Amino acid sequence: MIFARLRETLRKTREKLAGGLSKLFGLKRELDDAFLAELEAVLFAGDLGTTGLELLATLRGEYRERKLKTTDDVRVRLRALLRQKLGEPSPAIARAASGPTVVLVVGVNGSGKTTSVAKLAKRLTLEGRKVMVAACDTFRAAAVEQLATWAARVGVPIVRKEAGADPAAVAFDGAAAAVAQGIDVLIVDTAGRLHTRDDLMAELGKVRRVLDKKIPGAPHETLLVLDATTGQNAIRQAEVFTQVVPLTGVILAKLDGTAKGGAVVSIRDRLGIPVRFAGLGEKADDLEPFDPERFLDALLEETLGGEQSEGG
Ligand SMILES: Nc1nc2c(ncn2[C@@H]2O[C@H](COP(=O)(O)OP(=O)(O)OP(=O)(O)O)[C@@H](O)[C@H]2O)c(=O)[nH]1
Ligand SMILES: [Mg+2]
Repeated sequence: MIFARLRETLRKTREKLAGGLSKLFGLKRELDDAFLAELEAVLFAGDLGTTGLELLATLRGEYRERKLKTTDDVRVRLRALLRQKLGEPSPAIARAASGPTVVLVVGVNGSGKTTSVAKLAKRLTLEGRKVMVAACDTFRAAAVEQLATWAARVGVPIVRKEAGADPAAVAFDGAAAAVAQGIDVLIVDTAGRLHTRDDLMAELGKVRRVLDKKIPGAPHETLLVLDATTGQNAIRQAEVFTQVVPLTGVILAKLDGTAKGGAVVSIRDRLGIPVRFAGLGEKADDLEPFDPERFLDALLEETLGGEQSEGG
């Protein structure tokens, strides 16, 4: 990941969160309750949600136990706590033991699913894997066309049917074609526009069963696409999806251009699902594997100290 670019795409979040923190930590002084209250407000404004409250509870406890005495102690401790909340760097996309690996992409409408499918297709192609996409969002003709346009642009084959077709039938055709053509990774786009949770559960359940029937063990990855600009609302969406389908990771789209990037911390913390990729723009190249250390460095820089990565 190009560090300077990550920094730039996180500019709005940086201004809000890092800006607030550097103002606070700029004046080194003895720690008191007022300082911790101000810190809480900054984290809240940075969209850390209840995770921010939890962090403050920890810091307040350690202040009372006299483990933290100065604002500088808090600075160092806060970075370590944030790092802990973000978890380990995300693993690469799974590989099936044999046959095609299937990646199912889910999420609410407009979250960035189709764009993320295209970005992932490009990334895996560049890694030398043979990729195919399946247009299982059959609700609108435009959705199929959108994926077809992306597939042509990034140079991967697409399996599609007419609008209104059964999404599971497209999934079946996709899995069959992937096996027949020796495809390494089949990426399945799905619809976000379902009326109720029951509809969603039924549709995704059927797609999953069909995939597994044709390719045992599929889908090997189920990635939830969340729109970072919705901040804490993204977490509520994610909670619904975790009840509908077992998720293996999150793609956090639209991290560029939002001041709500702090939500990343609470997504990992509240859902226990790793953020695997970050969407940093509208182009096919704008997807990066999520690296907690680099994310914190890019977001907070000197504000919170800690090991600085080399530019890359
Ligand atoms: N800035 C920015 N825009 C993005 C990113 N990812 C997606 N978008 C934009 O978000 C809009 C919706 O993206 P789609 O990929 O169509 O979202 P979707 O989830 O497939 O939408 P539906 O199929 O309608 O449910 C498009 O205008 C995309 O260009 C991102 O990482 N950054
Ligand atoms: Mg779509």
